[in-house]
Amino acid sequence: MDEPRLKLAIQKSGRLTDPSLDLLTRCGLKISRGKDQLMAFGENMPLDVLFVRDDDIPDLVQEDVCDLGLVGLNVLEEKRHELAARGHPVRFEALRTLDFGRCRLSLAVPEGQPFDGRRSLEGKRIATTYPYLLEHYLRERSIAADIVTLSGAVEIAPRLGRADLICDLVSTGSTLQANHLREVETVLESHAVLIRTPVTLPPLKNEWVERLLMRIEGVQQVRESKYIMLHAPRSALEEIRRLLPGSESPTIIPLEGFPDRVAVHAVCRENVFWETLERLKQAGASALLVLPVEKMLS
Ligand code: PRT
Ligand code: ZN
Repeated sequence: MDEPRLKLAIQKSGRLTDPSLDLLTRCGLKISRGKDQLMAFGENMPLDVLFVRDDDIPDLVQEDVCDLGLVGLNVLEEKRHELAARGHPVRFEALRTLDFGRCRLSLAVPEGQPFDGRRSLEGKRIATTYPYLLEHYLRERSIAADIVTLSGAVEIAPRLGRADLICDLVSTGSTLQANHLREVETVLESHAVLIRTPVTLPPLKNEWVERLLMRIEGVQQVRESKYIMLHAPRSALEEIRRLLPGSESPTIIPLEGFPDRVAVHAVCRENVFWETLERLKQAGASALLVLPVEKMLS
């Protein structure tokens, strides 16, 4: 019998496409993908990738057309609140926070317009493409405002007189700036997430979900991690340990012919900056070497 294959939905073409494919490649997946193809076959894992619009991903997973999906928390939460508002059950499950697709859903007012929290929202028209998330946010704070639902170009709504303020995604803030808008409050901090179907999977498929999760964890840890090697006088060991960023138990190795000096090897789970190296040197370290980490499994 053929091995059952997992189906994973990712964005076909957009901001999440490249980082999603990059994550899957780092997890060891090799896929063949023809241009404009809807589905790619995993050559070395029982996992196929479906390319769709990001807005369709929660539904595909919820309805068990796909087992897994990579999608922005903003899209996921909008769907969650929409389902709740319609009285439908929410059946997808968020498995992991991913380290890409970072942005925030924020309220922004025209430049020069004062903002005083809820008082400045009461009775106002707010343009957004996230009506359910915004509705939930306003309801939680008992604010009565009009939600103007748009399908795009939210940032020009105030200038066109269609709204008093907006609620939209922001990453660098340059779109807001170009449209003379000022970010005043965050509604949701967002990033990509891995979601799964609520349906119980056959053991073989489940095993691959677990393996994928473990590899994702490894990939994310490695992105920040560095391997650091240095020589140090034994007397400075305590201070050097303190200076090594995010490392638990460094390996201490004696140096042949130098009874007072040792080599220290450590995995640092944070980036190692020049300032740290300078401080280590001041503490007595020499022969400092920082290497990228390729794979990690703990
Ligand atoms: O066609 P499809 O429906 O699949 O794509 P889409 O157009 O809906 O989505 P896309 O590709 O624009 O974004 C996909 C996901 O990326 C979003 O759902 C977010 O989770 C995430 N993301 C991260 C962003 C941004 N950063 C972002 N800056 N999505 C959109 N933006 C837009 C924002 O709407 C605004 O217009 O970029 C502009 C603001 O950017 P700054 O840098 O000027 O602040
Ligand atoms: Zn979309």
